Amino acid sequence: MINFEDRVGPDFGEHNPTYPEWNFPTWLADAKFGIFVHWGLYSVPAWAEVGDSPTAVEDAYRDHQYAEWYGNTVRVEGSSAQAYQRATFGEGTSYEDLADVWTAEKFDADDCVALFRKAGAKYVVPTAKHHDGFCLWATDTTPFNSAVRGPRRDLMQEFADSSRSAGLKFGSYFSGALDWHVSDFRAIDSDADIFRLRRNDEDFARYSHAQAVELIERFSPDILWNDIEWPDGGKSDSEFGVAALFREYLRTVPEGIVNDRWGVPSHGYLTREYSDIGGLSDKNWESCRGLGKSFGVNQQETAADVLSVAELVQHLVSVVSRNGNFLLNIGLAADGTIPAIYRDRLLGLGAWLDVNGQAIYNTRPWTGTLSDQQQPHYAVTVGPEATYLCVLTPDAELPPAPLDLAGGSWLGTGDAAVGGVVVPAALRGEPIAVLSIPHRSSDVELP
Ligand code: FUL
Repeated sequence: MINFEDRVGPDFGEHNPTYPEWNFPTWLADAKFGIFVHWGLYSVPAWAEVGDSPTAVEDAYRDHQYAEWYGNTVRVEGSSAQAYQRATFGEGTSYEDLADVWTAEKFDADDCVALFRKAGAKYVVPTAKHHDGFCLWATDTTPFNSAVRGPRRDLMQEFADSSRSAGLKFGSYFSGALDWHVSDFRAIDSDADIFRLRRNDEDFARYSHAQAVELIERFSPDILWNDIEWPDGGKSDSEFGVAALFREYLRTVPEGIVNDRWGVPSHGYLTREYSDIGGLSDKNWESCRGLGKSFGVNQQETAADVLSVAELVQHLVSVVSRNGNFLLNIGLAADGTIPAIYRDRLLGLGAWLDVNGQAIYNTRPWTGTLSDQQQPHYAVTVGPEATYLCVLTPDAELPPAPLDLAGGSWLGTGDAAVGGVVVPAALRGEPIAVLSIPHRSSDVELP
């Protein structure tokens, strides 16, 4: 897995522009849970190998299990994606030809966003442009976009409007330094190639800059989520450089925030993709992953490859209790619908949050320590009015709690906490049971 945090790009001794200080916005610290949407030409084949491991194996580009990488995988000689492409779309049909096959005919942004909201999400981050270079908004920079080809709709505009009218924040994912459409293409088949084969010239930096400025001006994204860094040709203090872009962004969206994947020494917050940050992080971070093993929808995945509702809840609680947010990816089908299995998981997570959401939203991490014995069973969060003891294993025999439980009651049943941690029968079998312990006036540690 690439560690974006440690990469700052070349030549910083020579020209290191001044970057703004980022303030992690309170709305995002409170929101905790967002939906990432990967959707594009790759949703037409919706095809990738499914590996055993939940994360992409380093350098496994021939069998890349991210379906959104299909545009690269088909170019790896002898890959099974290449054979699939020929068999399905015919000899001579290129990946980019899929721009005229993709129609998104059933897409209704309001319906999609309503489901995300029901799942408990507070923000939505769709892919404005992934590595294939196909833009999902009516950009003036290239005709390779969804308003001119395929769906003939400004999909980002639709997502932005629906998200905001549903009261959700809206961010945009943008593949800053990897754009196969405007690159002399050679298939990437190692992690090192991602950085070696991408374009870094100034013209490309201007192109990325112009596209990102359009996104800022048209959609005022609450989060500017960049990927695979910024072209090195735009890391100097030029008018099309990252620093200038950040200034432009903050002028337009004063509360705006960026992630850590710009390849410059300026991070709004840290990201982890199918990987963990370790213990409690003093920096804000965001865990992203698909429900299955891919971000783009993959028709080869089965229910066994997709997280269960219980696993989703456990991941959310684990991340939130360690100062993180969870950006759960949903890959849309080519027609714009949400696959039934994803829908089921989203509704299950939403049902758990309906009862237990106060242990998640608006909380801050608890700074106490759990013993080795307590660790597998408990996570703790601190809300404005109560501390929440999340019991990760409601069915197990539980060790003594790390907190004084006086005055506590169980969310969902209202049962008072009596004599140690005894999960009410009605909550056994739940993914996680939560005991709410109101702050006493002597408690001062409020978020
Ligand atoms: C990665 C990309 O290469 C994946 O396709 C996906 O977009 C993920 C969120 O970021 O670096």
